[in-house]
Amino acid sequence: MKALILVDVQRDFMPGGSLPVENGDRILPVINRSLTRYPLVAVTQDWHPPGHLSFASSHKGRAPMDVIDLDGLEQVLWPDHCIQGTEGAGFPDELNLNPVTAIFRKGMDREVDSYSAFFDNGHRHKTGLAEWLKAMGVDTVHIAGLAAEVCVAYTARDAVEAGFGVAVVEDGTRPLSEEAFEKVKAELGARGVRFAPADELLNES
Ligand code: VGL
Ligand code: ZN
Repeated sequence: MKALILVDVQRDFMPGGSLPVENGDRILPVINRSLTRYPLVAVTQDWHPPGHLSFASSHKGRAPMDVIDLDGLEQVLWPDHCIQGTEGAGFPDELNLNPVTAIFRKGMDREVDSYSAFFDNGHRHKTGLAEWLKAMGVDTVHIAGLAAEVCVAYTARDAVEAGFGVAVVEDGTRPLSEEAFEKVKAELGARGVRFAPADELLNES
């Protein structure tokens, strides 16, 4: 069985949000069109406590996009985003949440960032998504959401590792950086991740 995983489709990643992805809102009609066609839809929500250590504001003298070592892991410092309970952490009004089966929140541990829908960046704690998908009989996942080369890419990588067939919905995602995304695409392709537009994926049984 197939499942659709929507990664971090949240206001802060939309144009006008605190960590905006260019044209991030263009994925919404594609996603709304796709949602009802999957027997199972899992959604992730980046859900940081205030003062999360991935925020530049949590480190004296640091600015967004600086890269630091955080507990042995390379960490890009971001603007404050997706703070628990804020408007920005919520879903855009246009997103049809009715067909969504389950919401998995991530990034709640102040000390470690969590890009993937499956693990924190240190691969120390699971979200439970892989186990849940397997319990539901899922063998193939299609992934859409934001940002393409960050949370979507980390999710795709871990999904392959967990043994799922993996496709990224090309028109259902947008990157923060096109250049970075091109590199990530090549790497994921080599790992067996497929990239295809929503219509192609929907036209397969
Ligand atoms: C994301 C940066 C920080 C994402 C989340 O959803 O791609 N990017 N937190
Ligand atoms: Zn985040």
